[in-house]
Amino acid sequence: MQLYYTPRSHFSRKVRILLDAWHMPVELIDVGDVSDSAAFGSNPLMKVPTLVDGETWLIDSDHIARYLVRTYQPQDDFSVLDESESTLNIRAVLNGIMAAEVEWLLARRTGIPTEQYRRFDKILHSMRQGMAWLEQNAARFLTQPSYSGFHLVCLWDHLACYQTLELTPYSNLAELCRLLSQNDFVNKSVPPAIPKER
Ligand SMILES: N[C@@H](CCC(=O)N[C@@H](CS)C(=O)NCC(=O)O)C(=O)O
Repeated sequence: MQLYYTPRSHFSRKVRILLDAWHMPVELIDVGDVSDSAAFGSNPLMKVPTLVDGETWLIDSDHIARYLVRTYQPQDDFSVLDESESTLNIRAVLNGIMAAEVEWLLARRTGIPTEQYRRFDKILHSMRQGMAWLEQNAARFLTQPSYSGFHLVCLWDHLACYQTLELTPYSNLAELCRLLSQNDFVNKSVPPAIPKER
């Protein structure tokens, strides 16, 4: 099994945490800078993650997670297949903030002065509103390790790594992430710190 990824990709980490939790071997293939037209494991959208499992080729982190559960972990110990209204909304907000952050970061990485465009003000505003909504709804996360909790940790650690948002207003989410990060399989894929510019 191969996973095209980057070490800091929060979408890829959702899959990596599951694979590590289940002790499933995987060959990780780092595609490099995602703002370039790198090899993305044949993903026409030029995004990671992409999973290749024998003849099976799959894109989109949530689709990959569902495939892994259905194929290898039908007991679904982390509620990947949960489609309750509450979980779907949590997932949509988490994915929405993550996607907004990618847009903002890649715009800046490729030389767009984001502070000059109202579009990026809205992107940042949607991220802050999404975080506030998650904070208010933190009780909806299961207390035991779950895919939604892993998803939150992926978002949280990525925001912290890139210092995209001030995280101090979100103490309920911080506590959830602190608890989940006590698991080795969660900790193993923490995004590497960004080297300081000299
Ligand atoms: N919906 C996709 C989103 C994947 C995604 O946006 N990945 C980012 C890296 S974390 C990426 O490769 N972005 C490249 C780009 O947008 O050009 C998923 O869940 O896998």
